[in-house]
Amino acid sequence: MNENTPVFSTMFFGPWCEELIEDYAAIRYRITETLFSGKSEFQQVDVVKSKGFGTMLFLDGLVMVSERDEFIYHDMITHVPLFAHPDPKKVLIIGGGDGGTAREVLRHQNVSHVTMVEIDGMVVDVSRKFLPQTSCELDNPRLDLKIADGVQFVAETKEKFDVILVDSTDPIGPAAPLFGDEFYGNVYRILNENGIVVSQAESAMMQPEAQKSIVKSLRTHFPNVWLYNYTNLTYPGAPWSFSFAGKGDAHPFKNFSADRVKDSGLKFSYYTAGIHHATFQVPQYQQDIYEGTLTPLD
Ligand code: AG3
Repeated sequence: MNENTPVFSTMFFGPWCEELIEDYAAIRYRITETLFSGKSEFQQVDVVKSKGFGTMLFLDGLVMVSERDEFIYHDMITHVPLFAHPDPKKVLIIGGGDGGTAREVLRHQNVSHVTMVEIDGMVVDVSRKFLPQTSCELDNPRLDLKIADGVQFVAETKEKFDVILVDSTDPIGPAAPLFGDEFYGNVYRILNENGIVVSQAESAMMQPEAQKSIVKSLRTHFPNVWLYNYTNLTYPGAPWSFSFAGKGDAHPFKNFSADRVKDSGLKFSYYTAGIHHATFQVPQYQQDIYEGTLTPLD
């Protein structure tokens, strides 16, 4: 064996695509068809049909959506804050161009108005065309879809929201400012009293720095910050996280009850009232990373 000897060689030849984990690992997917490949003003956009995961959307080489497991992410970014808030009426989604988050938010009949601000029109266009499973509610009359810069939107808008969901890609390229201090200052300003903000917060195992930076930025403005975890099949790095913060009385459980979930009549494939509680229990290594900065659960 020398340094050029492969330690593992794949038995299956043919087209594959892969998400690289920096320069030390990769996750590969068998492709049966490339449906779209293009460069937008902001990023590389690829849509492929894969063998085991259905249609998949990649942005800058990172998996955003697979038909097979997108329900996990979209349940968790949406139903956790919407059932934690006592009466969410106005919801803002930053990013989320594939439409999966909007689809789940719009299932809540008490939500009267959803504003979604996606920077990249190409993501919306390819999702409408190739991912009807996630984009199916993008023409819902309760949704106001703007193709615009979310950072600028939160800096300028006079509107206020009960729940803000930051459905972003990793903190490279157009999503980088969505992890920063200034952005969260504006998010704080445009949240109603007792409002909640939930953000895509990366993986403590794979991107501890990015996760730390979100928690730090949130802590500058919000009195209480929690993380909650989920695991899907396609994001590399075992548990991935969402951050949860809010104004006033906002809390993961204080306004939550299993009866509210039951009474909503909604059926979920991942989210349950039990998961709502369990998801906020973060492992010790993750608590150590944020020692003293996360709000303890009581
Ligand atoms: N948002 C992206 C989550 C992060 C994925 N990162 C990665 N694969 N390295 C998903 C958008 C779904 N609406």
